[in-house]
Amino acid sequence: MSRLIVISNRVSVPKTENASGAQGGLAVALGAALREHRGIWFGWSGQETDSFTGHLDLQRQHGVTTATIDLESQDIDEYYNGYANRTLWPLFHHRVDLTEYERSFGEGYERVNGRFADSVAPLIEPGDLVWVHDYHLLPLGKFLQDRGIRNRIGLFLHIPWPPTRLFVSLPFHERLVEHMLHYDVIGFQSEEWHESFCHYVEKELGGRVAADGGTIEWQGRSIVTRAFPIGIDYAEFVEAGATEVAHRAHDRLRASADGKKVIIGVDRLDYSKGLVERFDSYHRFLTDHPEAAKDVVLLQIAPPSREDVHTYQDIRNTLERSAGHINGAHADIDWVPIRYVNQGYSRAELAGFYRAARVGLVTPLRDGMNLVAKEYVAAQDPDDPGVLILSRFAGAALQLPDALLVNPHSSEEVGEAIATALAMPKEERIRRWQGMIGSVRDEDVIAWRDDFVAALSGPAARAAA
Ligand code: ADQ
Repeated sequence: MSRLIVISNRVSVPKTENASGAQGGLAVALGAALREHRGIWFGWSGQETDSFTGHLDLQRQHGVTTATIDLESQDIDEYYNGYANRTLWPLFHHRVDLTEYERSFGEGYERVNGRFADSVAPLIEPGDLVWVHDYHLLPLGKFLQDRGIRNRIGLFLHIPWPPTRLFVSLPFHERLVEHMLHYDVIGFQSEEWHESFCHYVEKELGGRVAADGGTIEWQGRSIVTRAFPIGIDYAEFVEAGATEVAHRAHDRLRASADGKKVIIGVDRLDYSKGLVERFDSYHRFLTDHPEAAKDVVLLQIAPPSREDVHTYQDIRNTLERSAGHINGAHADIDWVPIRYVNQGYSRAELAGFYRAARVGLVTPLRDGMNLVAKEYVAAQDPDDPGVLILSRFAGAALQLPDALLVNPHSSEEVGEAIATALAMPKEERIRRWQGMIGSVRDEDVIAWRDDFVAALSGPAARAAA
């Protein structure tokens, strides 16, 4: 079995396989793959240094070898807070209005990708498979090849790929994609993002997409591109939901709701998650359905993220105002319509909260996949499941057509979906849940990882296996 070299912006090895920990499924799945493949996980330590030395901090953590580097504050500003989170993230989530272009961001991005390449290249041995993750590191494959690396290198993009007409607003867009066309495999979350990428390559770079719909021919190179929809660590999540911690969280939420139906939202505090629009929709529901309103409470859990970027400070302020306004307009002495919580919870607590909620409200304006939707489905009681309301603009919508699919920009539509979900008879809730659980269980993070690693191993390796 080939060794696996995983490269991502940050390294996050799960402490144990303990289901009640706070780790996400991605870290657990990659951690397990790295243990099986005897691999290395390389990335930024999250630490700042006065002057970049390239010093590699090698550690053996819970059966996985990690290698991290520290970055200078200018690197962090330009590469991470700048190009990754102020240029690519908003643009790839269709927020051209929030997209900031500064030449120094692009330069910092390439400089740090070069530093990543310099630091990780000496760790790569012939025969290793190199798996790069996400929008922080789009040019890394090319930069590794420039340093003599001849291994197979794949990229998985966790976020959407924008339509061509948006993407061309990025200065030097050709250069970014030409760098990407040095990977052997490029994976996307959904067919929609994959098609947008192929469209761009054909239209703007004159590449050719083969009849199989995925193999790109460009300047004598052949790149396999495909959708590899990511899933949750289903077994881990179900185990987390069976713990004492989960039961206590479930009972605590139910008791505090005092017989009212709970609607739950769980998101990083990010404008792409549609939280402001969600609060507006809930407001609309409360106004249009006063008879149902007093029997409902919305629990929105949203831990802050990327607080060094000003748009994230803005969204936090806007949401606080909105929650205050809605509560001010509708609350009574014994009822507050929105509980807005800014903290993180363990996997087990989240599983308990999801199970206690009659409605899962997942309404991103644009989302590569969205794992919360799948976690909500996985956590339900099969005999009395809740209803998932899901944005049609999340990658997950393609796999979960039995959710109530909504346009998150329409407060009227989402408000009506809330009313429909709350009134839905048990038979229909069970039927819809049964239509979703198979995909959530079988198309899990382990299947995703194995599928990508098989594609990266290449046809020759697969035939010999
Ligand atoms: P994210 O944008 O971070 O991921 P998402 O897929 O929803 O979005 O995953 C968030 C994860 O964080 C979930 O596992 C969730 O349970 C957890 N989480 C959120 N709030 C939490 C809280 N308060 N406490 C504890 N855990 C919390 C990016 C892309 C997505 C894509 C993933 C994986 O933006 O589209 O699905 O990567 O590829």
